Amino acid sequence: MNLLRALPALLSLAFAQESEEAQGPPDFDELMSQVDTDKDGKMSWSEVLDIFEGPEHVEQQYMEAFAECDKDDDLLISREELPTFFDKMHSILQEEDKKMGTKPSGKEDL
Ligand SMILES: [Ca+2]
Ligand SMILES: [Ca+2]
Repeated sequence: MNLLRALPALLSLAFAQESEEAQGPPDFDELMSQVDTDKDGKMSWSEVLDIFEGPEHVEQQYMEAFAECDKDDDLLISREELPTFFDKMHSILQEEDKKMGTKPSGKEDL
């Protein structure tokens, strides 16, 4: 399915290290460098959108998560804010997975 095509890859990137090292944190530095295309050290919403592909209601949830995690209201997710943001995105993704099932391909009801 096309839902969140790129994000699962990024999430698995972030969480891969976690499984290798039992106590190790996800590699958020690597993740940030992949998403942060203008290299200002922070994620803008448009940078998140660049890697996001999915239905509008999911985009809406992500946007809310983005705003919620942006504690200093600079409209950017900093390295410090990133773990919370990804935690939320991960939860949203898991919820969506549950709703969608694990169809290998095909369109969801839009
Ligand atoms: Ca940036
Ligand atoms: Ca911020």
